[in-house]
Amino acid sequence: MNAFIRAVEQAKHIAVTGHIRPDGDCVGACLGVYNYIQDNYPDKSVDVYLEPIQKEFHFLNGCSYVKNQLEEEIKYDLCIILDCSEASRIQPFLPLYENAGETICIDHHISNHGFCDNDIVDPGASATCQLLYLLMEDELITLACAECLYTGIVHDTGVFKHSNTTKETMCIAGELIEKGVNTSHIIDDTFYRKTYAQNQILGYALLESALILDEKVIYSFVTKKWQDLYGVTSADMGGIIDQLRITEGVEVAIFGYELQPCEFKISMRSNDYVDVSKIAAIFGGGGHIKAAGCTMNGTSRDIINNLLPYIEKQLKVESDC
Ligand SMILES: [Mn+2]
Repeated sequence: MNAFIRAVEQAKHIAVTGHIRPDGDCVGACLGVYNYIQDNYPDKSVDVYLEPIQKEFHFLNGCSYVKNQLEEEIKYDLCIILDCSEASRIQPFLPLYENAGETICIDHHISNHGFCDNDIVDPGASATCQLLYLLMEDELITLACAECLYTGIVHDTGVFKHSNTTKETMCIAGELIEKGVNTSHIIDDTFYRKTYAQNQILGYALLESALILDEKVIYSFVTKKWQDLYGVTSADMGGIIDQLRITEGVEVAIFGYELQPCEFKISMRSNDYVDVSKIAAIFGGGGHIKAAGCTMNGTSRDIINNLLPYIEKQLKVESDC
């Protein structure tokens, strides 16, 4: 029996949470665990806590029961933390972790050095949902649970396209498809579909983008003013970094959006050899080798000036080889 199943079996009241601004893998993982426990352990109670979930994921079973805030100080026997590399990323649900009888983290971020009683971390897994599939009993995974796990894998692999997609990823996706998952619905409606406003802000970000360092680096920033003008929030800007990354000749893409005056959420992607997780870590962030992020202060110009020396160093090492 693995540590995840053992922890679930020993607990009565279980809380599930993930990282701030939950993405597809985080939402899929939390609701996957929710459905798994609901379907197989009717004598246990399970509550999911996440910041508001994007509309496209609302079809996932259990989504309407997700709590967006801590109502009171409830002490859970077990707190399961998913797709989250460090305790500070659980905010505003940190008290769940602090007050729980036992904590377990299941994650695939390379920057996760363990912060729970039990840490199941596999940076080789494409998605936390992929790791969860291996921890769950296949026969006990219902369609509702399978839809959640499949959604998570689709999102963290960019629809089976990123380099983290392995044979195992595809085999697991195949097992989930066998359970009846509607793949085209999930891929189109949760990944590719964009609202008019989302397309507009994508267009704006592309128009405003600039190439630097021999056109090896592309960057774009969206300030709060422009977010307000187009009526978008952080949740509407998910695909922008990927569009920047596939610009011909580019090795590193940087996208920033303003959270509050002179504070930007920065996403970085690389194509071949630059390790952007190292750069994000310097600025207090983290992530994966080819996809990482951090929060930085200053104007967009300050931020680029701060990031560039580190990117340039890695580009130079490669060109010297
Ligand atoms: Mn993930």
